[in-house]
Amino acid sequence: MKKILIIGSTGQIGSELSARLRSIYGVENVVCGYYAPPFPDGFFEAGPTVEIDALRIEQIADAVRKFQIDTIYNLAAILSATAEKKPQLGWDVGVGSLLNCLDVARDLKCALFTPSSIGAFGPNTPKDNTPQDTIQRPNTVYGITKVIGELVSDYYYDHWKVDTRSVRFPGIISSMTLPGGGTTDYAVEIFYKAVKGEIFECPIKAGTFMDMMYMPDALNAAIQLMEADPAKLIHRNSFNITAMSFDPEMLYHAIKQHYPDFQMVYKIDPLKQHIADSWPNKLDDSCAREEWGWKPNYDLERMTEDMVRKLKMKNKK
Ligand code: AKB
Repeated sequence: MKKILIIGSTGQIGSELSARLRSIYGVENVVCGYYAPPFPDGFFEAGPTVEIDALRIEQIADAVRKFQIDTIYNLAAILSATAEKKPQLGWDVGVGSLLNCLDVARDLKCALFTPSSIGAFGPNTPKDNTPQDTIQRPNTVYGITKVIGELVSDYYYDHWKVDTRSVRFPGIISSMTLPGGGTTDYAVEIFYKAVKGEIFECPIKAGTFMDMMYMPDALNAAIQLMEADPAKLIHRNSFNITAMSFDPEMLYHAIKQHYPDFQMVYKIDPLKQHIADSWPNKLDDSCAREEWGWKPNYDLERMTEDMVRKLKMKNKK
């Protein structure tokens, strides 16, 4: 049975990934690394936890030794818009924490999952059906750290056979923990406004298409890739994956099927718009499909229905 350490387990992905991994591998075999509050309800009671600042390599190494970890999910992240505002923090967390995880993974023989992003592409990348292997010249701090992450992870695999694997996540939509500081966050925030009956001010222009994915598919992707037969992996860092591509109008109309009176107005955030304009409209994820069987379950309609149902329940509590 795997022994897993999640770094950044209280964030948007980490909070749901930890529960999913525990349901598969057993509570005792999944250790939740945390850095700072807020902690989800019951966080410390749900299973083993350990305080980890991903910028301190000895804390990662100590946790790996103490819990006899063989697989690390490094989810420590500063998302795209925040990294533009706080570039030093963006570099430190984006590159520093990954280098620490790579060194620990090499020295203590762990497999390592690291998320890359659609942010690893830039304005010169083909926008439609963006190929797996293509131009990657991002013009954001976040994007540059993602490209460095992909290259350096492949380097550790090539030179030291560290089992590094990664996906380029699109915007992730989820009902449990809010993202923060991302360009795609609007696609989560809009649901909270709709369910509360409030007007949504959309920071991204109509006609701006980006890849998106519902959280259950994002969790499947990470776990399925880490379980994939290494002999079948031609690529490693990092795989294009997507589940849907929409612009704000399409999402608004999907939500209006559930809330006909819902209103959205545009209040463009120039920074987020600039970042979104540099990202692809829709990725080609055929390599992930061929090499490890990637296949999403949620399209725009199914995701919207489930988000509305879950947030309605959350609102009632
Ligand atoms: C962001 O918007 O920064 C992230 C991402 C797509 O990587 N959600």
